[in-house]
Amino acid sequence: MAGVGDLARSLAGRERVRLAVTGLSRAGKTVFLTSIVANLLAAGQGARTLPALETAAGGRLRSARLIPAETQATPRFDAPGHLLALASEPPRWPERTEDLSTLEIALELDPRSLFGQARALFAGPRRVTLELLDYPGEWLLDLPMLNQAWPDWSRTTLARMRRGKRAEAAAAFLAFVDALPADPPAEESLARQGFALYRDALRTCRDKLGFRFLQPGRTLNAGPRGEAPLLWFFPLPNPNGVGLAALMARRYAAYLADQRASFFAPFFRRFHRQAVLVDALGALHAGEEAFDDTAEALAAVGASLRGGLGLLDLVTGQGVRRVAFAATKADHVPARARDALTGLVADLVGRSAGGPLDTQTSVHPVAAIRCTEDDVAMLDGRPVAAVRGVLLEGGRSAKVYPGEVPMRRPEASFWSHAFFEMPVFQPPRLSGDGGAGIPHLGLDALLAALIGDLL
Ligand SMILES: Nc1nc2c(ncn2[C@@H]2O[C@H](COP(=O)(O)OP(=O)(O)OP(=O)(O)O)[C@@H](O)[C@H]2O)c(=O)[nH]1
Ligand SMILES: [Mg+2]
Repeated sequence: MAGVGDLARSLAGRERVRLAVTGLSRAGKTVFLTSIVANLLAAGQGARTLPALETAAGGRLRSARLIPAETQATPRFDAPGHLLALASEPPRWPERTEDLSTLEIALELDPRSLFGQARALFAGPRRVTLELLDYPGEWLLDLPMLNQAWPDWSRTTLARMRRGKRAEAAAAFLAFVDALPADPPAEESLARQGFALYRDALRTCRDKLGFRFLQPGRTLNAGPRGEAPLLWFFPLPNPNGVGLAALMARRYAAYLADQRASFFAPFFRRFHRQAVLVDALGALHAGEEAFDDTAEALAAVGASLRGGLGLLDLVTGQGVRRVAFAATKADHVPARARDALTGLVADLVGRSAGGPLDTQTSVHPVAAIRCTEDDVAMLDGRPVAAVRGVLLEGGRSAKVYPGEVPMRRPEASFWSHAFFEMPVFQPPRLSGDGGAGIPHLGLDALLAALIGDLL
């Protein structure tokens, strides 16, 4: 029925487009959304901030404005607040996202057909409402859990924890669960102790090792309701016991029911277009294990989005019509490395079983906020392509040769010899607090591919 509603709205010149921005934690979602908002609003004022989108829209964009808040129960995406932080002295990046939030932008367009012109005479210009959603990236990893029963999740998660660097980060937790009796009692203190150790292990994996396949999402990022008891579970070697294991199984089920009802069902369904943000450079910088872990996390999320066990209906509803992958933070590498970056992201997401969603897909190198200019550095007496930007730490301008970007998952020799530099750059000074748009790289091409046909 949603499709019929969409068609009716479209005929009336009142389309509603739900744009999902998907990305693991730190992929760049909040910055991306802030830049979309600022640049669309500026374009609506006539600034040439998104030339490729304007071309795709055939110059029909008349205005863009934020739809004022009404009676929504969901927090509002704080674009003005993020812009203020970016424009402060010294500029600040947004904090980690702790809750979901939404925002709507109304785009007014000149009609594109004779029918549209006739309709505009009595109904006014065409209006496309763009719905945006921001959320903590950690929560995305709950999506594959919705398909998984507790014993299976417990076993696979524990097996993953015992691998490579994770095992070191989780040493205290692993020692704790391995010392438990075969069927430990459902004691509160035991559950709390195990949960605290498990949470510490996940935090170290995320913050020190750059890993992303970390579940459940709210153990890392509890959200506004804090650490409620349904969160106090962790994987057990014997998940089928009747004591502690049975309590964990109940909490697991309650947690997933809660995430489904409060996050996935109301917000993650019925979107029409999807931008998938991938920080391939960050994964490269974090090293071999973190890189493969990111690939696995993307594959697991991608498989859920494609729809095991009826999830397709829950998550994509009437079907995502277009998907655009963004290789984010592309301003960390010079122009000539960005083709390789596109290839690397295509390789990363293409490794998920079945390939990308069965819709029109494209991959774009994107810097939602461009912090660097291309430059040339000397390496062993030879000129190499580099970037120049202001480092967040210390605030001084620096020339950075990031290293080579491989076109696909690198060979073993890459990890042992080469390097990939990825300092945090300071955001650029925004003129007019972002009201005149934000410097970016490739955001317009991505938007043109994603929503250009709607304008
Ligand atoms: N140079 C550069 N850095 C960026 C860009 N976008 C994001 N970053 C960096 O990446 C960090 C994370 O970006 P966010 O947008 O907060 O990431 P997120 O996906 O919202 O992260 P969570 O809220 O934790 O899920 C920022 O603090 C910046 O340091 C960009 O376009 N250029
Ligand atoms: Mg965020």
